[in-house]
Amino acid sequence: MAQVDFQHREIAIKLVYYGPALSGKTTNLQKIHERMDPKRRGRLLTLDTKEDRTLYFDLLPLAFKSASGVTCKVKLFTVPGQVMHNTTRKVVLQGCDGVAFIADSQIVETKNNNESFANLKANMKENRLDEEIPIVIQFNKRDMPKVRTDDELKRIAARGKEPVFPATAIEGKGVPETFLGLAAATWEMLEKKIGLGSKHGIPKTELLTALSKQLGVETPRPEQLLGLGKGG
Ligand SMILES: Nc1nc2c(ncn2[C@@H]2O[C@H](COP(=O)(O)OP(=O)(O)OP(=O)(O)O)[C@@H](O)[C@H]2O)c(=O)[nH]1
Ligand SMILES: [Mg+2]
Repeated sequence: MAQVDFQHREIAIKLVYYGPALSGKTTNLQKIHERMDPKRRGRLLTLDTKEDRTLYFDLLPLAFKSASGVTCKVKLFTVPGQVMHNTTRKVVLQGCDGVAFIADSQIVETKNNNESFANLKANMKENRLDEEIPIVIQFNKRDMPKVRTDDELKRIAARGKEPVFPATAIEGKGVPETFLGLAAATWEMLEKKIGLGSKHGIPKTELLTALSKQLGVETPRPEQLLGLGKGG
């Protein structure tokens, strides 16, 4: 659960991008980083192999100061999607407050998506993460041929409790929407659990406005934060 540092008036929220190998987790963080002001943004830390496969994780830190004087840090992590790196995935997941599950829209990847989602659930359980930690789902690679249809995604969105966002991360499409949807869902959970707004001075509108500004996008309307099929 979010780390609170009362002495320094700081709160840190950890968000993790999870999903099967090559689904576009690292690409999402790269596109968020690219959108940020080069003079003010933090470094995107990447630990990968020479084939650009994530070996440990990527980390992108964001931060802003709220009107109440509390500094809010938002740390974005990716996990390595390759099956063999499960121990690393479990470690990266520790202490997370919200998860963006990056699925690959290609029909041939359906099994890999499902296995990775089951792996996420198992690792959350093993890490004893709170069951109310929100998950949002991104269906990435909408530009590819032979992908699951828009109607299918809407059905998935209507069926499950997780918000669903379509994306073409390589073009930056759907990347801010997914991130802000995750931030909103995470705020709701943290308000309920620790009073992020009411006790710690980080109101939801301030969080979303600050993050939107850093990405250079307009603050989304409430229904846009819910993705497909839920009024969006
Ligand atoms: N066509 C297409 N390719 C994409 C898209 N997003 C990412 N890719 C490509 O997919 C490949 C894998 O992307 P990464 O972001 O490295 O995937 P990852 O999920 O971090 O992979 P691991 O670190 O191995 O788990 C790269 O070649 C990306 O350029 C997309 O929206 N469309
Ligand atoms: Mg990666």
